[in-house]
Amino acid sequence: MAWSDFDITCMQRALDVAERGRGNVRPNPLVGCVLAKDDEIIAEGWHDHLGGLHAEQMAIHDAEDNGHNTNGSTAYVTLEPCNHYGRTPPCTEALLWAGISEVVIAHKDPNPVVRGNGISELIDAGMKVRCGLLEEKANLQMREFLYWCENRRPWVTVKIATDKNGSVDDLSKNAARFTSHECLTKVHELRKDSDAILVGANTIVRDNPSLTVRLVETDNQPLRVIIDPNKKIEDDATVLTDGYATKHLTTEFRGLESMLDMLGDLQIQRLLVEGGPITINHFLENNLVNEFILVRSDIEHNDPVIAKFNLESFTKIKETNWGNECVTLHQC
Ligand code: AOF
Ligand code: ZN
Repeated sequence: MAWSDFDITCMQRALDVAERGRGNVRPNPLVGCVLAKDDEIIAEGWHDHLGGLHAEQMAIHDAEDNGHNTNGSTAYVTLEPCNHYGRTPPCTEALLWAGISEVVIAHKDPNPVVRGNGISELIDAGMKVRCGLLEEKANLQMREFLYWCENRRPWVTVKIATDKNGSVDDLSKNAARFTSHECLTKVHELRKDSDAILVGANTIVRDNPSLTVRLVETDNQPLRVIIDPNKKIEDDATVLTDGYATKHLTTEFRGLESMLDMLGDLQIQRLLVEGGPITINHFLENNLVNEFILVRSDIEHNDPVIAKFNLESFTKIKETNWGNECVTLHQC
């Protein structure tokens, strides 16, 4: 398929505006839409929050609000338009009513209720449809949604912070916070983009963390998941008393795989595993980690606890900085 520079510009814009829904649309994917006419972008829309308009419908409203006639325009959508009545009416109908003459799609929708039906409905109605523009970028943007549609389990991201030498804790306890404020903000962004955050009981006993999103704005807090088969955590632990949702897995815990199936059934698409090292290594030993984020500070612990993580089956795909910390991203 030959794409013009203008086609690419429009789809890139659709991908960019889709980002505005990040953290607020799960279990739906991020979706963006741009309407263009006579080589000019006339409107844009995105799926902003769960229950809100779908991207196509927001773009059509945007055109109307700005006095543009959508008749004969081209819609660039990052996901195949839906043709089902869900939380909103079908986008295929909205596009037809708006008199759109061509739809360009980045990625097909694997949702069993859509899966090609949106495209065939548009074609049957006489619309010109082209697929696959910037498909890889759309795939990356919707990664956890696509993974969950295929596997009915969450995409598992591990995040671990260490000192300069790979120590995960300072037993002397008089060490200053070993992550910078900018780094903590990044961690909260990562939490915001996760549907659930998991730690082992030892982390709760030792740190009594709240595991909430606080440094960035959010509409909803991720579910906290605590693995505690030996019932080690106290009844007054923050995660059990602060009013936000927690799954405290005690005697019902039957292993990581069935837990991931259970979380998948709860529509958890991205699970962030935040520690500690024993829990993380259980995930690694069972090949259940999709992505590993290593945050390395340049300070040194006084009384270090060195932890080893076997990342042999992972490839380092990115190196960056979060504030003072050096961050490497490894994928399976
Ligand atoms: C689109 N445009 O912007 C989005 C789509 O129950 P609903 O109404 O929230 O529909 C959710 C499903 O619709 C979701 O799982 C995915 O298949 C599709 N999402 N489709 O045409 C959009 N967000
Ligand atoms: Zn839709």
